[in-house]
Amino acid sequence: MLELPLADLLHRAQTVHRQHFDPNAVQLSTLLSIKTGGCAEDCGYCPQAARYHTGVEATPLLPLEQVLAAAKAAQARGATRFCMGAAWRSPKDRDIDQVTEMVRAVADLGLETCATLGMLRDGHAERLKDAGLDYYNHNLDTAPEFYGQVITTRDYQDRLDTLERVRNAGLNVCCGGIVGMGESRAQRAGLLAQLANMQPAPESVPINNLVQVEGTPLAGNATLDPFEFVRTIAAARITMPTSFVRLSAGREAMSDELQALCFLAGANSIFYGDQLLTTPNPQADRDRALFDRLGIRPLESH
Ligand code: SAM
Ligand code: DTB
Ligand code: SF4
Repeated sequence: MLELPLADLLHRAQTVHRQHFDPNAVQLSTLLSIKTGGCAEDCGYCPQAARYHTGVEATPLLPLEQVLAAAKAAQARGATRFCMGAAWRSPKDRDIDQVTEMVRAVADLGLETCATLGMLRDGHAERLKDAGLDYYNHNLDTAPEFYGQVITTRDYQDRLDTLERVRNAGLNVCCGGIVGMGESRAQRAGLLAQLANMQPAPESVPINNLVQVEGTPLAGNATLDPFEFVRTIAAARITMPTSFVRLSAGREAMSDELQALCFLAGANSIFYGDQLLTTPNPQADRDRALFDRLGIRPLESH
């Protein structure tokens, strides 16, 4: 599918998109890094891995008030989902105690909640669900065949196990990956096949374009042809027709025209707010202006 002429691929994606979604509505999620840096894992793309010298300083878990203030600000800007990210390999019971408090407080504001905390152990997903968590983000990142070239400190099956725990706890699954890491087109297709074959497919599928951060092993490689990125979005849309496909990391470096092509290809969610976890994201003003020019509305909470 990824090799179709671009016009044919976009037409298929648009057709599928319109069968399941309002093509002019895009969901807005805001990210907050609640615990930054110092991570024990070796993910080759990640500025938060302790072993790479990227200038990201390790900081402890943020206090509840600070998280709540950021959530209120996100809500005031128009975000409907608030996603809390922590640079953990796997949270400890004590970490879960604190994060569940945050989830409760954010959910009480009327925001949808999402957390991404690494691998979950027995009972963690259930506790998060009880606290009011709506989504758990845990990415497959890439195809199984390429995975070993990017991460060695946990394997593909570990990820699938966490995803199963999340699903069994009744949480919505947010699961996607990263492109632009030197993978082949067939490997991009392989990632999408893994995602689409999950039963059921993830409700939310973030497609990240690698943000190259100096000091990480993947910095300095050739960047992905932007049309290949658009093709990946279109194929995600076609293979996961009822999922939200999120145009995720990498938007800061994209032109307005490239982002518009991604929306045409079926992307219907973005990270909104001037910061991802440790790297910049487009300013909210720039996104609002782009939406106005394209006739896109932010999706209301549902
Ligand atoms: N530590 C937890 C984990 O790995 O599951 C949660 C946070 S982790 C930063 C969440 C996701 O961010 C990763 O799985 C990866 O897909 C994405 N990510 C991290 N660094 C990135 C980068 N430089 N460019 C694009 N995506 C990135
Ligand atoms: C996802 O798929 N992308 C987000 C979110 N899930 C947690 C993270 C992107 C991180 C980009 C690099 C950074 O800002 O540190
Ligand atoms: Fe740690 Fe997550 Fe970064 Fe991997 S992606 S190094 S697990 S913060």
